Amino acid sequence: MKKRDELTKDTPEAPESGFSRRRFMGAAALAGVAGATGLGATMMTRESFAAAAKEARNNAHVAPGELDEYYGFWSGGHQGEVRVLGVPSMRELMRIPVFNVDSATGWGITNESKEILGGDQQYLNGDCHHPHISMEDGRYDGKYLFINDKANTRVARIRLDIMKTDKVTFIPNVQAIHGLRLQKVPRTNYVFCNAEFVIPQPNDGSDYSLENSYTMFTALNAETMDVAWQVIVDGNLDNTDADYTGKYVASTCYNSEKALDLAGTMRNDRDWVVVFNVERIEAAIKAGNFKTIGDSKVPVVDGRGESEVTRYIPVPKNPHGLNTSPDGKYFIANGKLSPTCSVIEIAKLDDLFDNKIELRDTIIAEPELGLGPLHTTYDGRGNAYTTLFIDSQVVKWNIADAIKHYNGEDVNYIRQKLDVHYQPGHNHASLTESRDADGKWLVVLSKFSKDRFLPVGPLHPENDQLIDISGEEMKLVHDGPAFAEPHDCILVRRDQIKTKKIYDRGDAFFASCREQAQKDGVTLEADNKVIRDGNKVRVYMTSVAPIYGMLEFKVKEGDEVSVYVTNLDTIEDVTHGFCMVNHGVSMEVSPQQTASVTFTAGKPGVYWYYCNWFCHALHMEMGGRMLVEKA
Ligand code: K7E
Ligand code: CUA
Ligand code: CA
Repeated sequence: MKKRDELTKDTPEAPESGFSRRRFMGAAALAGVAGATGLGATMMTRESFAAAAKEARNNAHVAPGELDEYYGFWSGGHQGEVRVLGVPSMRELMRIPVFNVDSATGWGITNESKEILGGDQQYLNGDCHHPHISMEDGRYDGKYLFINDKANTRVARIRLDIMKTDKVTFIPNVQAIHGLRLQKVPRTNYVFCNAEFVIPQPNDGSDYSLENSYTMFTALNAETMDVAWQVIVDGNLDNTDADYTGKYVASTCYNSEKALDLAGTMRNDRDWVVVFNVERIEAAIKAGNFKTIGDSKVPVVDGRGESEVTRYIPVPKNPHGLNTSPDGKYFIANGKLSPTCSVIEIAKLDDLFDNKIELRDTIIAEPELGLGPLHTTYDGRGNAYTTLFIDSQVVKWNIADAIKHYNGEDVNYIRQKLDVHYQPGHNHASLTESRDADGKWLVVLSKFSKDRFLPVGPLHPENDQLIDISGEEMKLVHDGPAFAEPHDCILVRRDQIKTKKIYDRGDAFFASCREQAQKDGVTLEADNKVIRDGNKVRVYMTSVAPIYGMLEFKVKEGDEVSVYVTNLDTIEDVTHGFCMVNHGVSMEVSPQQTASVTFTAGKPGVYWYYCNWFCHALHMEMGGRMLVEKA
């Protein structure tokens, strides 16, 4: 086993270690496991390997025309979008633009999307890590998916019936929302958000000192997407998860040192898991025990030090992932710089908050798993699967046996270590965040692909691997190259998501188009009209494959032109587009949708507009002209 100071040294060189790993696969890796745990880990005999191979397995092959069993929602990292995959085929089904600008759908270009992006639309980038689906009594309800934006301190909500972003909230008073999870029980009333970085309060340039710096834990109202409350914490906040009672949420902190440099963040042997008592926070606000910061009206509760609303449970060095087991019993914190995971028994938290037990009494196991544990997921059969970033492995371990081992029994809790390629971040088992965890598939999001695919220049894809976990032995079944940078994903049974095939004409997604049309006396579904309002021109047109209801309109140079297109087609899959040449304008108009875009008319002349979503044999012919006259 490596010493702690060697471990911390390993971190910066981690990408390289994958190369050497690859040369020592198979038996050598298993021998390494035995050495690393000192327990004589599972050494399978040739016979047991053969038996395992014969075991009935999930079928990863989804034939052409067949549908996948699961939806997977992947975060797009600093690419800013959410991707929808079918699992187990790993086929990409759709991309949902969120914090990025998307040329095809017009996200970040259309009026509707800019309105949703709100006052923050000046940001063209985002950095989304953690996609999570709303729940009813600990089960996915298929309504919404929420995702963080670390880059610009926002949280977005996606409507899963149309797979479009419908709300974006900028979180005040903090910087960089990283960890994000949802209340599971009784339902998702709150979205819990961790702001990672400590900042001065107020952050107005009057003070740069660390003494007045802190960060906060934020709860959003999931329905309105308004900020409900914030809690000041010691240290910083990394990842988070909620329990199955609705009462507790736990977050990891890797910077209890409040250090500004790398070495400083690794100074303490232990950082902590901070546990939030939601009931007590709500009670404190009711009792008026809160303050507000600057212009913000958000109630802020102080959860530092000996606060009644928080408890800080010491765990080894710079923990990262925080994952609740699907049986609701444990919060598991992943050690990152420590080769361990810390298992917190949720049933003990009432006593902890009532000061009947000590902080570390809540830890009921701390198994040694390997180097660089980042995230843990579960199969619903009592096993946990932890990614080992530095070892480039996933380790399957048994929670009950780890508890026995912690209590001094001589049991081996490691079930298997599987090489993955390479340096895994998150992993995620099917339905693992809900009571329905079914232990069928495990997705491992590997940060490096190195030599697994055809080379594509210095920038490499990542490698999302699919592992069959239905049997005793984990079995790698698929490599999936992924563009930067899915951090996390969530798998949902396909029957848990109900999507619309075409829009309802009354859909809130384009309610603002209808409001404007009503003001202009225009019927979106029938009229093709130009409304002039000073130098503002509103052009309303319909579309039916393969023609627009308006073949020509006139405006003046410099006019602010808004084009509203209503797609009257009612046939599934007949999406039109609207692209105005040389004006930076492009958008999607799906069946029964209205979409609108506003731009400034360019120099006098003729500008063609055309349909850029393939809709018909005569799709190329679907167009018209904007005639721009001298002002
Ligand atoms: Cu580990 Cu942002 Cu969830 Cu990346 S985080 S891996
Ligand atoms: Cu309409 Cu292509
Ligand atoms: Ca630390």
